[in-house]
Amino acid sequence: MRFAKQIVTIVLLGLVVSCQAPKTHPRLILDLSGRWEFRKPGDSTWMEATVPGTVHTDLYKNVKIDDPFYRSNEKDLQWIDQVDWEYRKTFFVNQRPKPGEKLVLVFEGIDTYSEIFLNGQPILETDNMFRTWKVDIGSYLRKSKKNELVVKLKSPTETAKPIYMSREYPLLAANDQAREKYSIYTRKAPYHYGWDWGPRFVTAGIWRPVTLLAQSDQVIDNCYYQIVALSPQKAQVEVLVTIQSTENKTADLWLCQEEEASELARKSIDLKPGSNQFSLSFEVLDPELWWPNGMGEQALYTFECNLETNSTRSIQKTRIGLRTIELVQEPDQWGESFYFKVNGRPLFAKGANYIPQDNFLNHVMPTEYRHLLNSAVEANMNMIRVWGGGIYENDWFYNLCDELGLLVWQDFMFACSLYPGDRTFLESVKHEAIDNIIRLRNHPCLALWCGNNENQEAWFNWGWQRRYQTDQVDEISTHYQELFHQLLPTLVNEFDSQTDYWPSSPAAGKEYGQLANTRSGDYHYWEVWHGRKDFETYASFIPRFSSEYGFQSFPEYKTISSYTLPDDRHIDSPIMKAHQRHPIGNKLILNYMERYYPVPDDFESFIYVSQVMQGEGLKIAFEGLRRNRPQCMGSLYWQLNDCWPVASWSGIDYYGRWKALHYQAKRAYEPLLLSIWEEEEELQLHVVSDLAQPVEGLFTFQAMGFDGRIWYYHEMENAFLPDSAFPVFTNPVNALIGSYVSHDEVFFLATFENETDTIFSAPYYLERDKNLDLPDVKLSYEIYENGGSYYLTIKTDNLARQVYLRYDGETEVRFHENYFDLLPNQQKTIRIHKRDKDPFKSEEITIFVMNEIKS
Ligand code: BMA
Repeated sequence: MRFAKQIVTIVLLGLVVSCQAPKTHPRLILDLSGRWEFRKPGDSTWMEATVPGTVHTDLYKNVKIDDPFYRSNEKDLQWIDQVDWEYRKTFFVNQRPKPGEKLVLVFEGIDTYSEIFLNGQPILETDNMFRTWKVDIGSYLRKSKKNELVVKLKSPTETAKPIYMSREYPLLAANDQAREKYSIYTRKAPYHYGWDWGPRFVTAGIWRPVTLLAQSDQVIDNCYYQIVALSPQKAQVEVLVTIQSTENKTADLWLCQEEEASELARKSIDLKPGSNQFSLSFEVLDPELWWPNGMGEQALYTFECNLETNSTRSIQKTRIGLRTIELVQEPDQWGESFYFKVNGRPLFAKGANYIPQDNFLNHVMPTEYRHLLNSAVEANMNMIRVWGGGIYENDWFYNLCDELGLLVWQDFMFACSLYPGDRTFLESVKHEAIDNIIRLRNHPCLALWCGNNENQEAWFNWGWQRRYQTDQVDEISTHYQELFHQLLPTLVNEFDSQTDYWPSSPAAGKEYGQLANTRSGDYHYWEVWHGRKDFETYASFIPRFSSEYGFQSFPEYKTISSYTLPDDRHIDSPIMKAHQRHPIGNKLILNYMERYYPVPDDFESFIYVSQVMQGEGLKIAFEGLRRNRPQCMGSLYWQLNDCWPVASWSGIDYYGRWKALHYQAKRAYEPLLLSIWEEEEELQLHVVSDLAQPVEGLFTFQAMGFDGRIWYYHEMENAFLPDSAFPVFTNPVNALIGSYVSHDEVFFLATFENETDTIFSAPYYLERDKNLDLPDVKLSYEIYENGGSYYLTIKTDNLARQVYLRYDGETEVRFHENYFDLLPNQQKTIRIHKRDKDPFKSEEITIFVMNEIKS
């Protein structure tokens, strides 16, 4: 690594301690994940189980239940959360701890309520899915003999029920799909109880790895790397090290870069029993900065913090990025800004909201994380919002975000609900928050901590207060403030003072009751879809930072086939309704389709049009928000992905298949954007740039008939200016095409060209699709192989609107471009990405095009 040499080193003469020492402390003694056994308490037989896992997935593997996602199996599986379960594992420990070490059992995550026994002795009780649990098991362990670890998982619903029953009044939870809403009393992923895109599977299980570690009596508990100053010449880093010691002890504490012999900082320290804190500082000269995707490289540095006493050694490795990030909230002409500055440069946030990738979290493998986050990067995203109804993601997720340059807006796990405020609850949240803040704070991708999703909005704007008596309203308000305005910001400030805290999304400010508005803060815009307004309203509603907006579609036909029988395949079937969790979702899709598109009779075309509509609808928002920078500085749409196969707002479905929306996001999130929009009969061409340098070249603006005839043509020299958006061309529609050509058979197109770039705008139509007079088209295509990759060349005579290439074969295929308009007489070559090794069969391609869709 070339950065290594640029680090200021401390030369300690005569010192032989090296940073290349083995990384052994805490030392892994046993990995207790893998094969376990489980049963319903009282059953005589134990069945095979897998850790990490859940009861649901273990039952399925043992063929005790059917596939939970198939047809409407979900409703027959609701009994699983109402009973207790028991897991056990036997193991031997042959390695003995060294002097000055103890044996610690670490559960990285238990879902949720459990009592844990080792060799019949109780060692731990758990009640929060989001916490890491550690227990010293030295005195319970049988050395060199068989040990039995038993985890008794208590029913999450039955355990919460008495809390629910003992309350004077129930608390509201908008998306909990049970009649009695227990979810809010349990610190467990809210979406497990159902959501408006997700089924209800209230899981239980040992959901994260279990390990046995040997830990020194003097151990580095955690390190916090703070970038205290950053310039192109120098980064100044201060490391706050927390050390646990069992006794008074002198020690050496030092820092170095991984694989490097020289040290960066060193201190002799005196440890006291309990928790100790020390800081070490160092500098990095000519630092390689970490940048979000699209702004630069993602340089990463790994440091090692070492602690050594005369008898113990502890090492902690941490990978960081040298970058600063701030949330800028300053008065301006529109009110108060809300945007992120990275390394001093304003960032227009382009991204989406992320939900967990499965109801059964053990199903999500590193390949899925990689595929999804790579897809985000391919779509030019630079920020992902980890939404508060899911989970604090695992380390893979944040490591990948660091590597790919995806900033993370991190919600705490509270969403669309009211929460209790008793001491036990707050104490549990406190531990959960500390665990996760410490775990995530060194990731360069971490941009913001946010208290909750829509809880404040729900409380003030959804008519919830009217459902309570005055004293109850007071109590709920007090509890809300204690949690989101006192506890969480205090903890963020104490443990991660470098990252901003935002109390709720959306909100207009940091004070309680500052409800979302367009002058400040972030905004969730749901007038399109929930409010049933037309897509065009996206273009005129401009908040400071749009952190949610979206529209549904059906997943692709292959995905629908995975959960239906042929007879189920119409939108009113019980099965299609079971895989649509918005109460009137399918009706709303139909309603919007009637407004904008021809509504096809056949199911497969209906699915196709639903996706076209979602993509084209959201494109209006993407371009509208970007045209209005810097008034608006963020676009995070709802939602990136799915947790099961379903009709939803996602752009990528459960199987990782890109819908039309994701292709649209990719195009509309390009760093340089040409955007055509009509405002009061005037056509405008806007140029939008997220780049730091001006880009000069030749712009053209033209009107073209569907048969390729040019009705208007104009060209001009101009430039994309850095980090800006502005109109370069405005003219009344009439002045451009007069009455030469009818509005239903023409489109507008802008292009930009210089030596390095050729950029096209999306074609702009004057009429909605249902009113366009699309001609018949002759589409032909050829497939060829080159160097092991497949390509498809497609050509047309007339304009082919929204060409969709569908692959029906076994192998997972993604076309590099899809859902595009093929211009008259245009030919396009598209790379075909294969996700697995199965053969590609060209006869499995079906083409859909709007020209052939008839109502
Ligand atoms: C948003 C989210 C989710 C929900 C989505 C669609 O407000 O925060 O709670 O799934 O709307 O309704």
